[in-house]
Amino acid sequence: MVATSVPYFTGIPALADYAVGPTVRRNASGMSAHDPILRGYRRAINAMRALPDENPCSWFYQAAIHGTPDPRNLTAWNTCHTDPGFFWAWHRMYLYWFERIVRKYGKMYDWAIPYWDWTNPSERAIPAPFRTVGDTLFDASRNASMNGGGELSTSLATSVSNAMALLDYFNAQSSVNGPHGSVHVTVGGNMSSVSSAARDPIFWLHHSQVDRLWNLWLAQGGGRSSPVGDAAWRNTTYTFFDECCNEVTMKGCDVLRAAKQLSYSYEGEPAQVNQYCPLVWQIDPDLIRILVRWPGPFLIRKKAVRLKLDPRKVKLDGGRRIDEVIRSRQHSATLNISGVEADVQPGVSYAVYLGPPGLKPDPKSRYFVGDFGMFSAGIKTKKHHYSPADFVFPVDKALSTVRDFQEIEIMLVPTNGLDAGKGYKDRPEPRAQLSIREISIGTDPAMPQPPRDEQEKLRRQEEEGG
Ligand SMILES: [Cu+2]
Repeated sequence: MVATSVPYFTGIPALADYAVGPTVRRNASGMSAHDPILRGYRRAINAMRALPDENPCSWFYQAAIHGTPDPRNLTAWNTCHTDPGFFWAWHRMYLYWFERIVRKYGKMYDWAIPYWDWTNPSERAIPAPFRTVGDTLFDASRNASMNGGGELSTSLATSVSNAMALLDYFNAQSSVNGPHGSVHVTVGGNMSSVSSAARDPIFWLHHSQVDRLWNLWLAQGGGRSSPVGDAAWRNTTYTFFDECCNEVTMKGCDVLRAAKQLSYSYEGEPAQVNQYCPLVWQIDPDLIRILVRWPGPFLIRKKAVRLKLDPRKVKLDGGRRIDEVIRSRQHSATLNISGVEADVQPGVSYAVYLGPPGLKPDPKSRYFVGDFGMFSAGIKTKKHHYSPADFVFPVDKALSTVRDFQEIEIMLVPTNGLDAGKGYKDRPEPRAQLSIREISIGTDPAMPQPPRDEQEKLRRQEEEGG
């Protein structure tokens, strides 16, 4: 054990010096190499790298919280993604405490983690200061093409906009997780493995972007809600360290309102949605309904794989057929690729297509439903908290022109994650086989909303409490 005191997280005022607000997490693309934010970041990285590994504020320790092969397994090490349901929330907590440590060691009280918006067509290369040899922000382990200015595939933007269309929090989160993993794999080097990713300074900008997507997703409304009715999500606590290197704990309820609870917003984002954890209210944990399952295992060895599935064979509850349900338009449909595993990092991303037989791998076609990269879950070599990966893709658009439901084809195409041009490889060879436990089509219902009166009361209380 490193730290002895364990104060419960008490909100911003408790540690006011390094939690002044509001701060703005800016887009990294507009920053020159001399931007005060990047200078502060370099100062902090150098100071944190000079600390001993066992110091929770050290660069090494902070990265080890995400993952490390180091056998000492100190407090909070390897806690990333212990449950895929906490993907957004856990990383929000992780970034928040990291940001406060950087403020202290970078001697910049209003420092905020910039974001790398790789969905923006003009920002698909790693921001220039991060790929300048000799810069503290540089990481030589990355794929040479990415350090050379190679651009991520535009299909990632499509994947994210597909994910944004989903209404259920856990569906949207899994759907963002897919392209998020592709970015990890394509950047490569430290970034491609959960046990080293956070050593690369770009990691934090990548996850700032992923966190921003949570806000952007919520801001669309339409019934989108953080899972405040999910008791496990509300109450599971995770351990981090503050800027005094003391242990702190945090749970989902502490990270619902970025500006109000954590004092930050994103440059140019719409008004943040403020939700409050209800005191007792609960939603049905089986909210996401699966319409039809095709049990595997499906083994994906080749450069591209087509799976033909016959949905007409499957009768749903009430004797209806899958095609009738999809046509009824009462539901949005999702393709769920569940229980995905590989022995080692395959080193490629996968583009997923769904539609009538004879699909062509064109990410601009309506049958392209999204990308995924195997990053944290599903790689069997990962030592701690192993679980297979699940990916969710919205498929309404892909299915809208399917006339004959005799067969639906699903195609998985390995890609190297880069756009045609510098460093691009057509159909790269995966280094490992994927095994998929089950493929299913499900629905994407909006979660029930928490009781309005209580939300209003909680909001007033927070405002009156300062
Ligand atoms: Cu990540």
